[in-house]
Amino acid sequence: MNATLEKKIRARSARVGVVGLGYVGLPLAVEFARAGFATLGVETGPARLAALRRGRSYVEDVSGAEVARLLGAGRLSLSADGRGLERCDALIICVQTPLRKTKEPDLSAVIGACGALSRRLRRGQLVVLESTTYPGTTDEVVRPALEASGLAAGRDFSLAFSPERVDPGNAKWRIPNTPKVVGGIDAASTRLAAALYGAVVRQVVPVSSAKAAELVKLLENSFRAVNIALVNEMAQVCDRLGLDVWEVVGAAATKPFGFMPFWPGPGIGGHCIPKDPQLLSWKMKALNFEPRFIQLATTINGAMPEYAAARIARALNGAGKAVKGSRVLVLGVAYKPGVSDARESPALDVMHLLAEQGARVEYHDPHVPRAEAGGRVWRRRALTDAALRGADLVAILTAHREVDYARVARRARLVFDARNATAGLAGRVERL
Ligand code: SAJ
Repeated sequence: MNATLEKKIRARSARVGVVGLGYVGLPLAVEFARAGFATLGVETGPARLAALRRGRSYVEDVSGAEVARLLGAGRLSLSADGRGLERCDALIICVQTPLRKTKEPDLSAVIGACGALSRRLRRGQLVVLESTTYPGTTDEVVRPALEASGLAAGRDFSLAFSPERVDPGNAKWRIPNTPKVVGGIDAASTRLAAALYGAVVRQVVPVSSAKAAELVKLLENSFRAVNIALVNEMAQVCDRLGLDVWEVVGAAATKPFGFMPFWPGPGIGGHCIPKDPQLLSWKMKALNFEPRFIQLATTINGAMPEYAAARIARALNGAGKAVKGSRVLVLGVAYKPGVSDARESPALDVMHLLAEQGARVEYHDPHVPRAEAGGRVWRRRALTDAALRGADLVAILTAHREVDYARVARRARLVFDARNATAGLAGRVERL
């Protein structure tokens, strides 16, 4: 059974099903289709399906033309309800795993996908979970959900975990050149998952179990969250010492070994770094262990929007202005440079905090036409000279390549720069 599947994978005659066509699943489905596999993409979101069918991509790293080409060539097909998964040899689950308000993982999308799969599961298939989740999910949640089909994992079908390593907006590190970790519930599943990803990724990194692979991902993102929290704390240390945190981190970054620079900011956003470490915290609490680094990082990073708003208030005060009634133009609301995604963006928290204090807040972001926070909706303001001059303070919260910060520093009466976008520029600028 496994030898047959492995042979089909090597011959690229295996059919691949990808469940969930978001910023992880869509690039992955396109990659398999491009590599010559007949690929079925399952997407329950009608707007997403309609866009793809019209050859439009809603994921920045995937071109609509490429989707149309693959659909036209019959390499890629789409389904709203999983019909056709029974004909697939390999099934990859790429659905979201958000946190509930109670900070508990919400696996409803994973369980829903497994339900759709188990109704169509057949002997000889390989199932891989890519959704970022707490260690143990593949064994304790996915496996039983799939075995509701009456088939047994390891005997009738193979099961593995492989963390996604998609960095939205990163032109350098794409699927083919980003090493892929895979871990199966048994050696045969690991081997099959390694063969599958080996067809589209140059380097596959097999590990001893699905649980190990789940933890690898959480370590990767906890590493980032903790180090970002460290420099965010350094920014507050430098503020009290009258030092420039950007100079201090920049100088430390010249150390050619044993150091990796991270940069402070008004907080952390996106779907990964704020959430993934908390998945591990939740799991470990149930095991009576508290990963304190993660908790501390979550607290420090989570308090940065308040700190940034307080620094803005201090800058306005220095100019004889109260926050209340001041016109603040926020520059950059996406969660990181170069992306149009403002979900979970700390900039929105800062805007909300300032508006709550009575500031008249507007924003500009070349990638984000509309923003929503705390029940308020903002439409992007054009970055005209009038907008810059008319603001009592311009707050740079995300630094996009397209913005001319020299012009901002020249025109604005006062700038609070939380991303060092105005480094070396003259003007009334206060920095984080
Ligand atoms: N951030 C800082 N300072 C830093 C780095 C990031 O404040 O030094 C902030 C960003 O502004 C953003 C948040 O943290 O608000 C997250 O930034 P990120 O660069 O980690 O961006 P993500 O969330 O797109 O992270 C992705 C992750 N990929 C996935 O798991 C989906 C992560 O694994 C990658 O390591 C990361 O890209 C990357 O390397 O850029």
